[in-house]
Amino acid sequence: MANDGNQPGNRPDDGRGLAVEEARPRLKKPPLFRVILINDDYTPMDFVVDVLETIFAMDRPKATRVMLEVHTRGKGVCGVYTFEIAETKVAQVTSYAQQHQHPLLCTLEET
Ligand code: TYC
Repeated sequence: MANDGNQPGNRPDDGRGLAVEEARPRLKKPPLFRVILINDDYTPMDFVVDVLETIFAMDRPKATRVMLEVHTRGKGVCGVYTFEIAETKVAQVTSYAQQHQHPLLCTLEET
């Protein structure tokens, strides 16, 4: 009777007389990072909506809502990702904004 946990002492047994313990789960959830867009006075609203649609796969109404939230509150969340994906999104926004000569800023924040 292997591993039924019913041997004397209630310790699991592998059937060969070896005491075995069930392994504890070893997977930890990865840390998550918010990608944050920062408001400025110069980047056109249409460009920010385009960024949110293109890089963050938002539909037009959602992209417009997020852009307006950033515009009115100073910053806003574009999405939450594991580190490498979040870092890549920031790099894509920064590079796209620079190509179009807009000062749009995007950063990471650990959740
Ligand atoms: N404040 C900008 C304007 O009035 C629009 C804007 C929104 C800029 C969000 C940056 O992250 C931003 N044109």
